[in-house]
Amino acid sequence: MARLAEGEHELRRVIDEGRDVDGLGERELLELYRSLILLRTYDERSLVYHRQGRIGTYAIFWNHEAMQAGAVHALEEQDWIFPSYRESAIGLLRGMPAATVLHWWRGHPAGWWNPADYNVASICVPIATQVPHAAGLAWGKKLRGEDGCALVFFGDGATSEGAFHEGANLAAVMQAPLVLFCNNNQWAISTPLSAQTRAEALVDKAAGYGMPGIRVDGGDVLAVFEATREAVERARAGGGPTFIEAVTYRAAPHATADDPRAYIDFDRVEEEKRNECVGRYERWLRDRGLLDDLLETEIRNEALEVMRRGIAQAEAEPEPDPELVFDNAYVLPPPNLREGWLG
Ligand SMILES: Cc1ncc(C[n+]2csc(CCOP(=O)(O)OP(=O)(O)O)c2C)c(N)n1
Ligand SMILES: [Mg+2]
Repeated sequence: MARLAEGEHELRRVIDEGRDVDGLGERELLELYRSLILLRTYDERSLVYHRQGRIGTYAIFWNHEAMQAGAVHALEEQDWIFPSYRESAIGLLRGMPAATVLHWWRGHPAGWWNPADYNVASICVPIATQVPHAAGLAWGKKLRGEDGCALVFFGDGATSEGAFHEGANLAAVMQAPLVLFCNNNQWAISTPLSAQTRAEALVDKAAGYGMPGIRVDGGDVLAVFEATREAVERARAGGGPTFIEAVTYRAAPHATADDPRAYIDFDRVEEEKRNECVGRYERWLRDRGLLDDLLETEIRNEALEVMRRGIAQAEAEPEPDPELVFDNAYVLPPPNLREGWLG
């Protein structure tokens, strides 16, 4: 059974320790940077599109990009990703068009993709429900003798949900090849972590399920990559699930519908903004001579172009038929619907 060794509450870091990660050459390091910039650009543009009334309520993931890109880069194509609303654009890292994700936030049916096309499951808004889905898929892979694993993203608040417990326990008992990736941004909308749990650290929960836990700096894309790679290697080798707690601090509102002035610690937000994850990695790359102004501008422009095309494509899509809402909802529509809306 897994035990926590002393010192495991300490955050694993790479960038701040000035070290390198084995097995990452220039090409991989720049790919990781491209992914960070794509996600950052997606997020920043989405906030603008929301303000312009072009997408609906949007869950901002500014400064969560290192967790998302770092974790996904540790996976292979055959591995599955189970996102929450916070990782809504994760499909972009698997070649999904930006228009598809924008459709989703526009409430358009074209925003629902076939998960098997990208090995990216549907975005889950009900908290933690994706955890048992991912545990089931991972266990299924094991039963079929298939290569690969699943990685599920969820928040600190999700660890208080029954679905989290059921998924984590099932994965551990079945030794399913699953990575449980907790984005601990220390808030569940306005509920702070201190009101969420009495555990000293969320990583402590791993021991209760008999699985190893890793605690990592969520703003350090290289540390996240390294930690996830370790978990993925264990899963592939038949070692079962791993719980990763990636620690950060939510520097933006929960979503466009939230005003955090009523509850957030603004000094802490400012500190987080100064040390945000994209800039941290840029400085690391520049120190090593891998990034200069020219390359940065080129990569940022590419990402902006993806977004320009994406929103143009999303807005060119014809309005959906409103009756589609009911298409797969009822075998027999109730009388008020038949006579009123559908009549
Ligand atoms: C089952 C369920 N209960 C409540 C909600 C309302 N809700 C939406 S987001 C959220 C906070 C979740 O916080 P956390 O798990 O930390 O994820 P984060 O938003 O910080 O990424 C809640 C309670 C929901 N979507 N689903
Ligand atoms: Mg949270």
